[in-house]
Amino acid sequence: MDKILFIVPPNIKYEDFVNPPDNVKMVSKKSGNFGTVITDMPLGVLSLSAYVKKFTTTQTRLVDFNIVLNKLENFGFPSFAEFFHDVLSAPKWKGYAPSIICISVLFTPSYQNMLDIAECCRDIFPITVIVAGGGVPTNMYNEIFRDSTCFDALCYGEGEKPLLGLVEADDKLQHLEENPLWITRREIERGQSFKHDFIENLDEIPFYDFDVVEIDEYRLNPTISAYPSIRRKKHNFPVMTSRGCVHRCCFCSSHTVHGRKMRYHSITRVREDFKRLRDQYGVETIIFQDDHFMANKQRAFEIIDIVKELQMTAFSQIHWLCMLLTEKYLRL
Ligand code: B12
Repeated sequence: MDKILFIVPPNIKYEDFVNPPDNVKMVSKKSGNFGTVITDMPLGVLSLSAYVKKFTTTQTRLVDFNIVLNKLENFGFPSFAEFFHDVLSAPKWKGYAPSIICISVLFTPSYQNMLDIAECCRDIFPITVIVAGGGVPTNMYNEIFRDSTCFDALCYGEGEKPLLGLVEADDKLQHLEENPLWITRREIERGQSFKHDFIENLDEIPFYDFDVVEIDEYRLNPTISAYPSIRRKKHNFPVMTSRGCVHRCCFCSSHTVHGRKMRYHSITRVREDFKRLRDQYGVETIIFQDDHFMANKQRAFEIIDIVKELQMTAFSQIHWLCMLLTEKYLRL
């Protein structure tokens, strides 16, 4: 049975954390002022974990360094590399002895952190398969293999099917070399091209695996305080009811991971998930993270009706139009 350790690097550079410039929000700790870390739930990890567990008996755990940093009352490490080493060499993680380490990297400021975490993991877990995925590895694989020798492979785009393939493979390193959903140094040298393997019907992904996160720790999310209309700030959960976006905005890299075609969860499934979030996790506010929630307006209105029917409220951090519409229809 495989044991996966997911790792989310800090979404902030070390310099900006210890010495926040004027344009970076600050938090106060006992040992001084530090840059704010954003502690949003890593939906990609929750989805990957749910998907591999649907088909296999894999165990999964998570270290989200944003949460670890946010909780610390003091921070005195001379570099993030030393901080990562300190956390990951704890008996808890050595004892877990992961067979696969999955680093999830969405934000470019995490680039150096991702490299440092991989190096640290290679040192602590020398025979573990180390892979990374998310927007940064999908787009920067040449740079990553230039700057590090610690990754066995990088995932190209959405990771549910590639990760399941890796878990099911007997010879994992050979599987990584032979599969176009995974990027390896040798494949790049051979000039091989890589491809996406999207899940067309998102309902194939089970209810996200919230067991892998300490939910209360995410309730401290400093971002949410920026949204004055959310009254009970600790009772919100992010959701993604669709993937993909048809637009070609020059500033957005989302399509490189999720593609330009819209894919959806069914309305029935959205209702089931929201109800479960409300009943099982006490969620009152749904935060839509969809890239293009309004792609199908009829569907969007049906979803807003579900939110209303379940006596919940909703919000979007992503799309201003969605936000306005949601506020208009729900009278937030
Ligand atoms: C939700 C979201 C946020 C949330 C936080 C998300 C989080 N968990 O931390 C909030 C609203 C706070 C946010 C803020 C910002 N965001 Co944002 N955000 C998104 C958004 C819309 C969705 C991310 C998500 O949850 N996706 C859903 C899950 C299911 O997909 P996923 O995480 O990509 O995971 C899948 C794959 O990537 C892959 N995968 C991921 N990890 C791994 C690991 C392994 C091992 C494997 C095999 C596979 C794998 O498999 C997963 C499942 O399919 C993305 C766009 C997008 N659609 O991805 C932008 C995006 C990530 N954000 C972006 C940006 C620019 C920002 C901001 C800088 C905006 C701003 N100016 O303030 C801030 C910075 C936040 C920070 N951390 O400092 C950019 C990142 C660009 C970049 N190169 O850095 C994106 C790509 C959008 C864009 N415009 O291009 N964001």
